[in-house]
Amino acid sequence: MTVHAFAVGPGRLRLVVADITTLSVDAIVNAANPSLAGGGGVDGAIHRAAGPRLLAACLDIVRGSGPLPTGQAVATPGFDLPAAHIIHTVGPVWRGGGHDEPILLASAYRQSLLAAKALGLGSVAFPAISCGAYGFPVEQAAATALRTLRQGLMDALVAEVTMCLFSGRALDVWREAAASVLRDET
Ligand code: AR6
Repeated sequence: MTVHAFAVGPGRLRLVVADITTLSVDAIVNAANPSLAGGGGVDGAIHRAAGPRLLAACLDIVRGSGPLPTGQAVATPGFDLPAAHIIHTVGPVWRGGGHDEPILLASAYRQSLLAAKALGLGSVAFPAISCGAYGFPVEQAAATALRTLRQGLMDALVAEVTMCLFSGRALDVWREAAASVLRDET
């Protein structure tokens, strides 16, 4: 597994290429939609790997609290995953950039880190939220995500964040963004 690690305040940020459902971290983040009922992309992969108890838990949450607003986050157990927890968040749909997309994307990362802190977790892995079906331009998403994650690590919300990318091409884009936002450790 390709790993690039960066020291950030008291913590660490890693860039890896992997299927997020295979990672042994305290929590993985799901790029969900407000219904929490599953879907394609990383959401579909997480529901398949976590098993049917995940859908039941998600539907319970929506029955109790309503659909999850864009930029918010909520946690469930990881069920059949190696990760003990899943933090579900909803990134923005890209609508040209004039509809608060960067603010909402930053909120999805920040609220996920706050959910991890509330559970007392040490390590969290994120997919590239909104960079697939939701169409967010990857270079801009990477810069926004990395700035938000850097702040979360500086605030010691968690000790280690992994950005889990799904292709070598995506890794190249995120490495370039990291070079300008973070300090390389390896
Ligand atoms: N592990 C890591 N990353 C993955 C994986 C995986 N197994 N599978 C895909 N990716 P997307 P979004 C990457 O579309 O843009 C769903 O239907 C993928 O290459 O999963 O936030 C939801 O239900 C891309 O870079 O999420 C929503 O309706 C990134 O994950 C909607 O899509 C995000 O792509 C959310 O769209």
